[in-house]
Amino acid sequence: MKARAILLLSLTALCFRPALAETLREAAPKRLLIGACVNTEELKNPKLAAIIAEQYNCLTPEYELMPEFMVDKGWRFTFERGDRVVAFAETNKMPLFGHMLVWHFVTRNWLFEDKDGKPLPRAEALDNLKRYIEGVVGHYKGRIVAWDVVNEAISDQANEFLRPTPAQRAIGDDYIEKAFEFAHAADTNALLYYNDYNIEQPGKLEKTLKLIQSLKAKNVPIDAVGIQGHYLLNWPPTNMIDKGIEALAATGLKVMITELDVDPLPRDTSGANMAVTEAGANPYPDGLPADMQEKLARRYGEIVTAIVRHPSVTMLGFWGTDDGHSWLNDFPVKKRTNHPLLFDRQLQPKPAVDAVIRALKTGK
Ligand code: 9MR
Repeated sequence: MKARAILLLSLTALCFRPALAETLREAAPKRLLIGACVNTEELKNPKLAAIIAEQYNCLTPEYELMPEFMVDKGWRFTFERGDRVVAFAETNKMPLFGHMLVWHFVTRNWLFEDKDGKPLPRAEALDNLKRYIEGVVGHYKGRIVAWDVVNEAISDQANEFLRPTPAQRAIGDDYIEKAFEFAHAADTNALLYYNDYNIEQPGKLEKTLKLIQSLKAKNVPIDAVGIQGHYLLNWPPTNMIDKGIEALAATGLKVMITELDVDPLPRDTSGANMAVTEAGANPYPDGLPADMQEKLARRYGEIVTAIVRHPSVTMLGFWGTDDGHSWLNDFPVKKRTNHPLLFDRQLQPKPAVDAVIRALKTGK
């Protein structure tokens, strides 16, 4: 039944073709996959599903594959939601990027902590990590082409290398390499990547380079690094993004921009530290004015121009398709109307779409 529903949805999708002369994926160089995060709620909207099927040639489930949604306390794996996204991607012949296997934020702490929140013994935590990764990667073997194995392990604190997470506290710093080894053993054909925010910026860039060098020195099976790309209108500077990509590409790994969005609203911090909350103005509740649309378009054009210059960048993913579904409507300021993506709440392309298409086609 579900497969027929997905097929019907995809076929219906073809009826709603956006009025764009060229799509994002058509404009991109062949070496660069163009994607977005997608969730099962969005796929219930045939017009949005149409745009997704038309504009991109790869996808990332926004949260359906996160540990919190994948397994319950009795080790019952719950694949139904993830399977719906996988079915849509397969129907539309779009490679899928699994997001993610290990994260400190939306996770199952019992994998690494006892009922009092204390770290489990290392051996038990390692067994749980292995069992979890085998269960998820094994289920999707051959159907998910890449895995965000460890997400946001680098600390935001200047004097701290790795973030103290439940996995890190129970297993130690080598939880990262173990996770990559378990993922590779579960699907030797999957591309494995480390994913994080603000790693194009001084501080986290150096720490990420240190992590990558350490993993490569131990022959850990890591293929790529994901720069999330949660940017502001004026931060980080485009040349910093450019230099960050260059430095990460120099490690020999593929580079991917995994979660690009540009926040046009006033806020203090870039990135995605979910521990941050800010009070802030909600200046555009009824839509982004024309001058702000132009600023957003220009910024997207500059960022994508910097990205497309680097042949080592193999995937550019947007963190959503339309403004109404962006996580930035609630971060870092709760409940405000944001406009960070390429399509508006009416699913119409914004000026930023043309700027991105031009940057993808011409590199300027
Ligand atoms: O966009 C995601 C939002 O819907 C979720 O509620 C949130 C927590 O699960 O995660 C958001 O996406 C994050 C991604 O998984 C990892 N990088 C940072 C993203 C924004 O927090």
